[in-house]
Amino acid sequence: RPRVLSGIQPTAGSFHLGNYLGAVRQWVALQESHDAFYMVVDLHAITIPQDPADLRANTRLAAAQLLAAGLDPERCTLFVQSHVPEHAQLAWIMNCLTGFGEASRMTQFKDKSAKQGADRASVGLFTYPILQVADILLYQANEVPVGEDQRQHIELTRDLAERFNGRFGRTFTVPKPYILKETAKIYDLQDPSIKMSKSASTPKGLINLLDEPRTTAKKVKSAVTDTDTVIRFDPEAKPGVSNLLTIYATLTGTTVEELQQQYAGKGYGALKTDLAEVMVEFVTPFRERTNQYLDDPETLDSILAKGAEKARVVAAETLAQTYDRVGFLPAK
Ligand code: AQP
Repeated sequence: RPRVLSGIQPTAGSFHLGNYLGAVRQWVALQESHDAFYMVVDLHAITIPQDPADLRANTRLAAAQLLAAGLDPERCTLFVQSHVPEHAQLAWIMNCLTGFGEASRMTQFKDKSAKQGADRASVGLFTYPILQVADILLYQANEVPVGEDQRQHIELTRDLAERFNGRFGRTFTVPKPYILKETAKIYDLQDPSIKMSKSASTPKGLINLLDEPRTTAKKVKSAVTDTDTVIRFDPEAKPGVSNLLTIYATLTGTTVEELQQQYAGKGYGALKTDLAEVMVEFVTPFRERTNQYLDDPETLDSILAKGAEKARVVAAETLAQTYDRVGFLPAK
């Protein structure tokens, strides 16, 4: 079976709809066909300041949400990044292989550091993509299911894998991004010109999966559309409506074309009311399942411990081979 690897940050508490539709939904599907490794990336989270107690709680919360979304520890390997020390170890080697200019071109760093003030951003935030390279290469992943915003980081991973292989002999699988066109970028409900995101979206533009279902319904009903009245998928001319159609089609397993027919002659109000109901039907059981996992932290921690044990077998093998190729003297 081909292998996939992906990760999600434990920073915000609740996942948002962009995280789910852009990434986590694919993770659930891929565990059936692939040897799947998924992790909560707490090492990435500390690239911006975190309160220790919150970080611990959010790490469990992220794992609980992944299980609630449908990850099955019998079908995939689910773990916490810091439980597998090889990530940081391989990241160092990858840091030494990356050019400063090359790292400087990463647009996510530019965006995130601009928000914090360039001088205040940590060196960890700067090298974030290189840790991501190590995450992926450690598992010899063939594909990496992510949203569009991560494409540049997967390109960097490919470049570094090829560079290492070229210099030291074939060691790493060169991975491909796995990005579904339809849901690659879910947009902010209030400003459909920007992606839905924890840091850039306003509360009304961001659907948190653990919000009160009533709040979610309200946000959908007040989504920004346009002054036209026709329900048509046209991301250029009608970004707000198109975003709602994408969300609706994906959550219900229909197509945008079918929805266009279904809503021919109807107004935006009808579309929003129905989508609000679809959202409520989705988030209500999701919240319940998440809370069930959180109510039993022992079970949750033991799932994560088993996951880390499985992950380490693969990670340790890759790291040992990498150390050898680089020329580190074996420890006696
Ligand atoms: N709007 C989105 N549409 C599609 N996919 C998205 N992803 C994030 N936003 C969208 C994908 O979610 C996965 C996890 O991303 P992350 O760990 O970077 O999560 P995050 O930092 O919580 O996501 P944000 O909101 O994008 O954070 P900020 O505001 O910090 O930039 C990834 O696969 C990502 O592509």
